[in-house]
Amino acid sequence: MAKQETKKNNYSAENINVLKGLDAVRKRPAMYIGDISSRGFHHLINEVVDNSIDEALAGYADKVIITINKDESVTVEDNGRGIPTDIHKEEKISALEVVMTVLHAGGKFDKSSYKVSGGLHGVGVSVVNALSEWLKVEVKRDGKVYVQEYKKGIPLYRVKEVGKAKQKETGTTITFLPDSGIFKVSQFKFDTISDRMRELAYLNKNISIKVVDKRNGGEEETFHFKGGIIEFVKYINNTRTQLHKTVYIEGEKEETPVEIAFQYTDVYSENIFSYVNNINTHEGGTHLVGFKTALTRTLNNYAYKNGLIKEGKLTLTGDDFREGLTAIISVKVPEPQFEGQTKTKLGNSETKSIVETMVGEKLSEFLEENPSVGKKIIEKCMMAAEARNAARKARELARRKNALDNMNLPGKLADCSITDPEHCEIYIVEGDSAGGSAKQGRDRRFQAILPLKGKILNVEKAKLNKILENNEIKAIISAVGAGFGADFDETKSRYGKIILMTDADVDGSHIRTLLLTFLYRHMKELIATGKVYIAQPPLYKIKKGKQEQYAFDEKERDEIIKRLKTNNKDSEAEEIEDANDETKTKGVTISRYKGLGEMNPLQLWETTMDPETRTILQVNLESAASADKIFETLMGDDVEPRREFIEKNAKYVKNLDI
Ligand code: 0RA
Repeated sequence: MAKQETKKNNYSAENINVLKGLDAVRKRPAMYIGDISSRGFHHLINEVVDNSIDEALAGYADKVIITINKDESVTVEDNGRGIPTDIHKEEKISALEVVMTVLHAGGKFDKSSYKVSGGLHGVGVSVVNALSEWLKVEVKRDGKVYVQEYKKGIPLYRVKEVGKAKQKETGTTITFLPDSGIFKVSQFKFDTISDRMRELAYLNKNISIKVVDKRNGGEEETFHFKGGIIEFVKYINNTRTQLHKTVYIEGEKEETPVEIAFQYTDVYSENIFSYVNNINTHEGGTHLVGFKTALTRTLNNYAYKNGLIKEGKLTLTGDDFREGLTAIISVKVPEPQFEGQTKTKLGNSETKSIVETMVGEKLSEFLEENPSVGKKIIEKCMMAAEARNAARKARELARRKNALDNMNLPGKLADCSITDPEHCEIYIVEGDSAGGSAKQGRDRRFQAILPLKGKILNVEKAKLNKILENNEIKAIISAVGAGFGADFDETKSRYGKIILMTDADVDGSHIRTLLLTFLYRHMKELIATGKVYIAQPPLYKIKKGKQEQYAFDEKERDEIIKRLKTNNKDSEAEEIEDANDETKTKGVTISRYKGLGEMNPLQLWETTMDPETRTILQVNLESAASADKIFETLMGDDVEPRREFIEKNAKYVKNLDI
């Protein structure tokens, strides 16, 4: 015991490397976890959970529980082997302490199986420890319970034995409170966590993941999908008409497990989600290329061999074979190389042929055994080819009329004078009247305005040729000037920011969803490269005498009211319960903006368009699967899922409307 005390006191001298490591992480947290906003904050949980998932993939754990505690700390508990606690040979301290305090120590304990998860950053629990105000780890192993606690990554004492565990009971429990001096946010979002855990549970069918929220009310959800990615496809397609039973392909080649599930529906879009080591590869990569190549070739061969396509009549392209396709591709790659703008594109060249060969073999087999499914798929693809031909004709016609030519900008566009896209932005505005205010209020040097009339077409439900006939869509395509769909070239965009500005009411949020759906489906790279934004007009104007102030939410409104009222010495303190369209109390007028059109050009500029003072929300592909889900749920034919969604999310509708 005495010895331990000395060690504790000399900690800094003896562990200079550990301190240097922790210091590096705390000085530049973004280098280790991406950023210090909500994303990086939630990433701390993923980092810990990934270790539990690794235990599960190695066959030692099947249960993970994530608890958000009342004090905003989080507990991650698994029933794996437990982090080893024996004395580490080199460092001469408990292996547990090494794992928790030395950067990248996880890898030093080479587990028999390769590390497949590890998150996008894959930095290990020591980084979470370094970025936590405090952390406590508890390990059950060899019939004993061990603990160690830390402050900002520094151990408070050596690993100690605190009790007995049942002989067969093993596992690791980590509780941490993120350091508020490092992160910009301090509250975990249940939905952000459960969305990721649902995804992980779909991707890893043997694991049950429970998320518990101990804060107000208490909410919990358990995810365990015995059908794995087959159920994932079902979940995505539950609002669509499914044309056949889901096709499932599984196998392993060159230490690379591959799992694919897909199903065609009656929609016109393609929905392929690819994963490498449980990470959503938004930008695709070699695994995706391998899948697409094999799908096109196998289906084409099958169709010809069985006389489903008459020679010379109609040629089917890769796009035709993917219309209406929902697919999950999940591969585990031992040493993944991530490339691309957001490092979510798999670069390993060997993976292409691994996936391609496997899909080629197993899909051919499946089709031979399930000819009715084969027939359904080919019929759907032939319809796609016919529609594509019709669309091509419509496009040629339109081109002849110069409608889509970017030399011929839409008449309603008020363009900006600067031409360097990096400094230009376009506001896509709901309605002519708001469009008028925006045109007058803007800085015409770098701000272009495109007013839209009414609602644009729902591209989820329309064929390509119909989409291209829609005037509002044509105006957007030619204003952006970077093409459309498969021909879309984000680098040709005439603007660096595409800002959607719609009213803060139900119609406005519907129009915004339609616009986002269109951009997501046909100009996806704009979203992927962070060029799409949502304008934030104020919701309230509070006026007293000559003073006018704007509020962007209820909290701000009430603060302003309070401030204005305390300035007025005659007024009694009175709480405003709810300010409806226009309320007048004690000389303070509160009006709720219903539409952008109610603001004059100067107000619109000051509150919503001036880059110096405005707030705009960047749209991202964070979870393309759930974005897609929301679009489909809100826009699809089925009323029931939409009603369910709205009911479940009623309390978030405010956020949705932002
Ligand atoms: C290093 C080596 C082994 C397991 C782990 C780390 C491990 C880490 C975490 C983090 C959360 N849960 C975890 N579970 C396990 C291998 C252990 C062995 O060989 O017995």
